[in-house]
Amino acid sequence: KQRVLSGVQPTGNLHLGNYLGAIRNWVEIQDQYDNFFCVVDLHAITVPHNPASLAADTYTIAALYLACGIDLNHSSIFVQSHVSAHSELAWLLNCITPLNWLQDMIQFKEKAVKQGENVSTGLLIYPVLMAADILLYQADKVPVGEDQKQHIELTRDIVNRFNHQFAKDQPVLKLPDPLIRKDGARVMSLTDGTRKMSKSDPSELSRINVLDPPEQIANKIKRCKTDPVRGLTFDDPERPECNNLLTLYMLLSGQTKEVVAAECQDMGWGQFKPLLTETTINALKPIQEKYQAIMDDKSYLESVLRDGREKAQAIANQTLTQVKLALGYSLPL
Ligand code: AQP
Repeated sequence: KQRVLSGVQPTGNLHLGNYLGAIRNWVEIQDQYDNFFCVVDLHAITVPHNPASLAADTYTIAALYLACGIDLNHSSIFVQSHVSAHSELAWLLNCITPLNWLQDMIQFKEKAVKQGENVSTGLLIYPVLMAADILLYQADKVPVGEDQKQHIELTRDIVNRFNHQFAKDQPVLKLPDPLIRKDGARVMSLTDGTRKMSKSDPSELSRINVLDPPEQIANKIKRCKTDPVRGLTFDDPERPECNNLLTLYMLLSGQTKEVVAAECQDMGWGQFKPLLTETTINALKPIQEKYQAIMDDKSYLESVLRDGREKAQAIANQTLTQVKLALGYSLPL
């Protein structure tokens, strides 16, 4: 079986963008692949973070993976910082990655602007750590949202450079392909249909979190940005909010685009918003219930992460050894 690797940062809550753009796809494809899903906690400190909540947030994301339907018969779940090979390979790859490749990354530019002088070196080299995450497992496919496409391209550039310079006869690193679904690849903010839904948006009203209680979901949808036009349509560039909300309804209700387009073509917002609210609450309810049950038995989650770490470590250490040998290192005796 081909291998899949992906992850989410434990920075705050999981929102509908993370769920529909990434995790739901992991669940849908998992039986076709040998999957590794990590909670990428080393990435979480590239921007200012709260040490008091990092461990708890890490457990929350791991529990949500299970609650969303990750099946341990096909997939392993582990915490990135528990497998030290991630940091080690990232260092080795940093040393062969040209600085200007990283300076060109859109996410770096966007986040660096927000942080001004406090921007950390970690934020700049984050995509190399992400490359290490993927390459350690010799992953064939990386299911992500649209915003990560450029980082996977960088990973491919690093593979080509490494293999060309240090492993010409027998490639050591495997070229991964992004797996980006058309629908849900870019879920937009509820308060601005031209920006992606994001954990770092200061406004809570801009995103629906997977663990939001029903009243909060209702309130966020009630207050979300719309337009004064009657009749709802997909794909009108003048109406980004309309397209986003219809897409959310389509994905959360499991209906096709054609069915949703026909159902909503004559609707006004007053009719549509309660429909979207009910659909969202119903779609998230089973996930929330399963999450609660998992959190009630912490020892189960711990055993899942322990097993995941063992499996991950075995593969990661093999790749790390190959990389070190290719670079000319002596191995510990
Ligand atoms: N709005 C989105 N639409 C579709 N997919 C999305 N993803 C994130 N936002 C959207 C996908 O979720 C996965 C995990 O993301 P992450 O938490 O590791 O990274 P992120 O991009 O930092 O998440 P945020 O919420 O967007 O955080 P900030 O605010 O820090 O930028 C990835 O597969 C990502 O594509």
